[in-house]
Amino acid sequence: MSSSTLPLSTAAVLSGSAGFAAELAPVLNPARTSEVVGWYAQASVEVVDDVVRAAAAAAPLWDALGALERGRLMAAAATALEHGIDERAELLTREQGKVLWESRLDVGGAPRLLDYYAGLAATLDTEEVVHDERGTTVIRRVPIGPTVVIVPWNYPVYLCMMVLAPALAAGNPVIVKPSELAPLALTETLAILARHLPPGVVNVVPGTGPAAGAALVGHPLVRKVLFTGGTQTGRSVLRGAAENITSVSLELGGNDPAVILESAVVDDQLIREIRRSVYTCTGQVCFNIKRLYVHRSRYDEFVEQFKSAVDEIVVGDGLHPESTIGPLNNRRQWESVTALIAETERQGGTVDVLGRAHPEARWNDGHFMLPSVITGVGHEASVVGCEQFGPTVPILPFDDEDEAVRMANDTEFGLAASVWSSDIDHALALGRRIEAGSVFVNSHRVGSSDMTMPFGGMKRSGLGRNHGMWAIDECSELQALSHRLDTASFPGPPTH
Ligand code: TXE
Repeated sequence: MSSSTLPLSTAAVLSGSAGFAAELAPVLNPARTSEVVGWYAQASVEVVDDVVRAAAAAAPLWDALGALERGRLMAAAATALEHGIDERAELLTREQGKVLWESRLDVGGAPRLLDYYAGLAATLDTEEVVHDERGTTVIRRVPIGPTVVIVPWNYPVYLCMMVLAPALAAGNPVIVKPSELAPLALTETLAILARHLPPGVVNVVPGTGPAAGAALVGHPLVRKVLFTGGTQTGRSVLRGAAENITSVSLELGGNDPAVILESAVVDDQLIREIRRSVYTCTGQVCFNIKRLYVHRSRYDEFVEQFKSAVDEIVVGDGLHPESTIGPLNNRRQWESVTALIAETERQGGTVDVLGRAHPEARWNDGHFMLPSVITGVGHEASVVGCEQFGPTVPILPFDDEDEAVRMANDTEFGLAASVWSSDIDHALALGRRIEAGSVFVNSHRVGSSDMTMPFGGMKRSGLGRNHGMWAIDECSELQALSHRLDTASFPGPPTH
């Protein structure tokens, strides 16, 4: 199957329907926009209805298999997904733009996450049974029902699997709506997964957000929506789910602060770690560092070392092994970061444009942007207050830690944050004062959070928590099944 026909045919196959006619839209390579990498079908409301009904029909069987058997099937799919990672990673780089090692991390997350939740599934069949003098109560975890997964374009495979694998383990059929900006590698991944599970358990609905996405969210048979994307879209999803009282979990944007304390050792390791956290995926990760607060006593040395490390960055096609970062994913993102940088300059900030272009990068045919470092701005600057989602970062000095905590918390977001110091106890104590779902000490990268830690946002960064049993809870219902011999302890109306 060629990637150019995959989204259409996969949607038809996975939904169990005979196929459907739909308009095709191209997926363009962000490093050379004249190249069409593949096509995705724009599913209509009728197709959405067809697929949701197929998922709802599969729900009782998937539940009845039991968690142990579900885990066994998921583990087999994980083994199959170990093959072909390099090919799917290359496809992901061509549609998403990021460098190959990041695409491998993204695509390689699928088998790892499926395997992890397959293992966790083995523990899910047990029920809590309470016998006491009043009778018996069984507390059961039951699947919530057909679950829609709406996926963004930055880490499409990993972010989809992070919520899809626990939804499957908990006994729910899933319907995935990939991002129209990077649907291909994810759809290939889901096609392999679907082949290992009963028909109708894993479904794909390609299409745009306002059409296919909104129709899925508002469908009356959908019981859960797991959404990852922008805060504004998250609001639409909540509104769309309200009509049917559909449960929603949201992983939204972040404006993650990193606070570098006076006690931090500003060495090569710290500088490289922070550089990685800012510029990974060309700055387009929800929990990348988005603002840096550095104690005034360390400010000059930090800025100097950081700028010289950023100057080593090579921007090019993600397929070129020498590229450190790729282009931005899409034109709208490029325009929004470009406008933000221009506004920063108008507001009096200094923007140092660093790094260099890869000699083979087709600069005018891609969404390329050199990395930059911003100094000379106050806390009120636009670039400090928003999620820039691009290869630039403001660095601000602070004089005392209360001021740093106040600035770190002065945001509508609350996804992640980090504190950097050689005094770990002190950094941990300061971390307690930061309003974020995850606070890391001396690290802040993809991998700083793992399955043993809840992951999710406070404030407008999201609703609900991911990872481990927290993720299973997000897509399960609890039922109390009770037979009590004596309910008289709860007084009723007086009888005469
Ligand atoms: O995401 P959208 P966009 C942030 C980042 C970025 C901004 C916008 O700041 O600049 O969001 O990015 C689907 N009903 N993040 O516009 O629109 C859409 O098709 C249902 C943070 O690309 O939120 C896609 O599948 N679904 C983030 C998904 O929502 C709808 C990752 C995300 O798209 C819909 C990406 C609707 N009405 C961007 N409209 C993170 N948390 O990692 C769109 N969609």
